[in-house]
Amino acid sequence: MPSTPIHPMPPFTKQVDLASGIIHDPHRVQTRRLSDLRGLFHAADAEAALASDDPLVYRVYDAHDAPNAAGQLLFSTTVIEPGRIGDEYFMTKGHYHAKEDRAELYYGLQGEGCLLMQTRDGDVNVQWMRSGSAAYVPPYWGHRTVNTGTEPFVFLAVFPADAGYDYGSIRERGFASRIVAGEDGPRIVPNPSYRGG
Ligand code: PAN
Ligand code: ZN
Repeated sequence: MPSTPIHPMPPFTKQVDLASGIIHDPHRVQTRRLSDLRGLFHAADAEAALASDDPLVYRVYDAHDAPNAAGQLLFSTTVIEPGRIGDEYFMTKGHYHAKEDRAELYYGLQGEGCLLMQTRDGDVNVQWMRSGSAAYVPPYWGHRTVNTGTEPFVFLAVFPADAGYDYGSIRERGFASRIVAGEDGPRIVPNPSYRGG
């Protein structure tokens, strides 16, 4: 009989509320207000918004805490509020995985938005998402999500537990493209402050 060499984490089930994205009995809830996202949006617009209030931009519900081991999975929901800073829609910080060869699956639950991805070589890809969209983040692609709608944009993410987060690359260099509100809806435009790589 082969032994079962897995970490002692038993099978489990979590309830995910499809409308709100709330995971019941989560391991952790992370709240990102505008003041937590300094440098993400155009500075002058963000300062003006902060002067009036400090809006909630998004929350992440982490379902559980898996050992940081190859073979384990983590999953979470993200709820991005509708809103804009200047012409730029509310969005997540965005990251590469610290182990860059780790992929991820996003599944749209409510609202609409997009998954903005880029490689370090400068390729950009935008996947539009709504309820029922299963969008794939391949290994090596940095990723950020953007709420382009008028309701909360809610999605589930499933990813390897050892993927980790590299936020620094995005914080220092940004994304090559921005998703902004145009007259006929969202537009993908170059980011003039993108610093490459
Ligand atoms: C997602 C993201 C989540 C929040 O679970 O972590 O949507 O985005 P930021 O982490 O960029 O703030 C994921 O991609 N995990 O790997
Ligand atoms: Zn990720």
